[in-house]
Amino acid sequence: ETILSLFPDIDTSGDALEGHDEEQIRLMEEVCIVLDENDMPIGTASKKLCHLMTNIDKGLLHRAFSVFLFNDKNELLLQQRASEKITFPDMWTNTCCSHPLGVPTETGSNLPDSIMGVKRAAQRKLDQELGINKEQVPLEDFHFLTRIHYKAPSNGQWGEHEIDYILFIKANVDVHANPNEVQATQYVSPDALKQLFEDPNLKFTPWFKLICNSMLFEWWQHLDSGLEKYENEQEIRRM
Ligand code: DMA
Ligand code: MN
Repeated sequence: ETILSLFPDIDTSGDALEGHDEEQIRLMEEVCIVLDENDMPIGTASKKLCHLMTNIDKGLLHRAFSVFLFNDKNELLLQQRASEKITFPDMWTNTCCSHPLGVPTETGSNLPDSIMGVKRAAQRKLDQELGINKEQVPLEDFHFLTRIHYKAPSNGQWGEHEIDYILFIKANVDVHANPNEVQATQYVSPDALKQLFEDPNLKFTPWFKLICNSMLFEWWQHLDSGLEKYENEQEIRRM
């Protein structure tokens, strides 16, 4: 694997997954796209290797996406992550997040191609996590806004270090949540979301908080008019 020549002392911690859910352990074998700081693919590595904090501390960075899905009342669909999730279990977050896979249809080394890749990955994961049929979320209805480069520890040995593609979509969908991924869902208005942040019993993922504290509410205001001016940002936002 090429990643071993770039990161010769990469940590493959045999015991890191012990005690976790079998299906989530299996998903740690997915192949993620390893990036340089400019979002250029430089190799691939397993989801497990990409999320070990020891590797992140050596600079290992991968590609991800975050979907924000709104219904026709402009309410945002939130999910609460399942307890089975190995990273950030039980936290509330945006509609759906994951990683494009290191396969030709989901990769891409220039912005138009990588955007198409993450849209395909988004369609795949909206189905796998939330049971949303792909006909209800056509590729051409996703809007790419910008990319966010951030790092965040989770629990124990795990964390995130990603360039995250932000995708908006307006669609009325039928949700059939996969309980291995998602334990609850809820549609919120901007005010209802701000209310949730006041509840000390709820925990939110670090990337969702970053996006909420920076651009989310401004983008949300422009859902029905003027969103174009926020779309297709070329610059990577470092957070
Ligand atoms: C990873 O999300 C992507 C971001 C933007 C944090 P995730 O942990 O939900 O990925 P997966 O659903 O593939 O486990
Ligand atoms: Mn990740």
